[in-house]
Amino acid sequence: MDSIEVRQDGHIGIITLDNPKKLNALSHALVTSLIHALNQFAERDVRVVILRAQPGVKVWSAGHDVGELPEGRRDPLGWDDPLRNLVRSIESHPTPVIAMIEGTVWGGAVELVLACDIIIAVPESTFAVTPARLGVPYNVSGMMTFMSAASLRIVKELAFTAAPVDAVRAERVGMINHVVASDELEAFTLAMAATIADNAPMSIRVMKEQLRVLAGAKPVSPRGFEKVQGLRRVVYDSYDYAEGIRAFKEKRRPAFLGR
Ligand code: KFV
Repeated sequence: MDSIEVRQDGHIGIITLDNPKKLNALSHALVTSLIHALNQFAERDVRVVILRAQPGVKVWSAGHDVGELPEGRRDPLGWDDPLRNLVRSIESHPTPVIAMIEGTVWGGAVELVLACDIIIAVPESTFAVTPARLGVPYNVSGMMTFMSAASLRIVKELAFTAAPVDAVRAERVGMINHVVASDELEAFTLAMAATIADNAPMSIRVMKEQLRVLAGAKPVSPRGFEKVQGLRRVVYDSYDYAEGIRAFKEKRRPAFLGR
């Protein structure tokens, strides 16, 4: 399949990101393949999914494909954006999804990983939440993914600095489940997947759905939501947003003006 490898080992489904030339950026094509693979697993006797990259990669995923972000005057992370569709597919997938991480994880790929149910990473892996490096106003449900994964203080630090946090700290602050040496990563992850696959799938499915509903039960008034959307619009209509995207494509540092 395009940009990914898919296989099934008993009740365990394994999806491997496999587009090294584009550093597994979450392009429309890659996301479409991923969602298709998840949908196929949902129709088979798969009880747990592992989402991983090829062994030894330097970059697990470079995040949203910046070449596919609008250059301005359009919501870069609207309802139908590939990343948004992918996050929803993982959250509503009937089985647990385990993210197995080697390498660096960037921007929207950090959200993708945090949307997974369990995260296992090697100590050298890092996570950087980078919208502020590009001038992107992150969207509301995306911010919720971060808030469900870490304390407000940690989310603020990650979002405001855009600096990578390593797996050891990420585990300490509760963002990820386990840090495991790279030569044990696969065996550790498969063992956990096997434990999950031995348990009752219907029970797990309904607990996952309950936790999704409960974690998302944050009331926002129509006025509050419209206010945030209006503020986001000012950002994606701004000079800085266009500059951030342009600078990325021109491989230079952006010069932000704050307007
Ligand atoms: N989208 C599209 N192309 C990308 C990309 C991305 N996110 N990241 C890297 N590339 C391209 C890059 O332009 C280059 O293309 C190739 O992948 C290798 O990247 O045509 P080219 O020149 O071969 P390099 O040369 O930059 O690789 P390297 O020196 O090893 O650095 C790796 C890394 C990951 C540190 C660097 O590529 C990087 O900083 N990438 C951007 C990471 C990032 O900020 N991602 C967030 C994207 S925005 C996002 O996810 C969201 C939702 N948001 O709100 O901000």
